[in-house]
Amino acid sequence: TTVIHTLPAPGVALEPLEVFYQDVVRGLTATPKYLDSKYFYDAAGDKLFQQIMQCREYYPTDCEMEIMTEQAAQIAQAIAAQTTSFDLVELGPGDATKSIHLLEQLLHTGLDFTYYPIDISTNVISTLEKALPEKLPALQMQGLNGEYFEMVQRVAEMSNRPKVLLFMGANIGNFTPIMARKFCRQLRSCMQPGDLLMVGFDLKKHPKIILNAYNDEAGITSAFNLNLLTRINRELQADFNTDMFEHYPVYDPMTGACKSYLVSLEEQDVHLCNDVTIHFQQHEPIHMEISQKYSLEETTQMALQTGFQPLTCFTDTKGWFADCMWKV
Ligand code: AVJ
Repeated sequence: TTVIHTLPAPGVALEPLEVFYQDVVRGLTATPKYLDSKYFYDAAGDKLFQQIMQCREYYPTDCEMEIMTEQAAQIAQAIAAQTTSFDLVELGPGDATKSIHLLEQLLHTGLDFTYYPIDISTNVISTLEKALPEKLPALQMQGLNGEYFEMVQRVAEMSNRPKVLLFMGANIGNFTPIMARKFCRQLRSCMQPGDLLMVGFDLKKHPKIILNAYNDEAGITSAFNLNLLTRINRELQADFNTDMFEHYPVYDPMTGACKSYLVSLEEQDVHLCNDVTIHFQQHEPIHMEISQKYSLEETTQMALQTGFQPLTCFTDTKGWFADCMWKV
């Protein structure tokens, strides 16, 4: 594989590998160093994230699962109160084990909808397109592989039905609050009056519970972070030694920011594509991921600040997680 190092003329589309290369070089030559957590999810990363969701310490999946299994009827009612014929667009569906309960309930309620799962991972979409029709034969679905906004626009071009957008799993936590607001405004700009958005937020809670969720004893979250270095080695011909980096998560209860770093254990050089050298000081961190936590009040503020009308939040019995329904 050859990688283009110079920027192409404006308007010329970049290959995904070129974009990956440029993002990695930008992040690793910045001060402080960072990598974009959206790149965690290659085939190995998808598997590791599945394992994280099985970890005893990782509570968000169970909390949101409880909301989906126990309150699917109420969620379906909240949607039906707005529209009975719509496009259901899910951003980052994962294996859809949570949303399948809502899909089932929506079918059961007799609503007329097509399900459009959107994911950047071809893996995720092809797996869903095989698995979902077997589980829900009555489901009309069309998987879309690509960037969220491009694909949301694509759905808007394909049909003029009202849209119900799902952005669950606390994926919004991977943005800083400022970027999250920007993201919501951008989503809002793709939506029409009456359209709905349901967003999953991991809520503020005891700091130890949060930190442990990103510091599991089995070391899966550590492997998940280190896997991005392995991916960079493979796809961008780099020479990271993953033994020379250590996973270090922190949670700040003041800001609600849970951040993961990989700390360089020694002073070292890492090479990319044989032409870029990245120097690490001993104990220098790479910022890998933010998982922002919110209070319920902050989710309401977020809706109001980004052009939405907050309707209801569905929370689990522990009050640890919220799926919030907003209307344009
Ligand atoms: C998929 C963004 C919800 O931040 O909790 C889990 C990803 N990272 N453990 C999260 C993740 C480390 C996860 N989200």
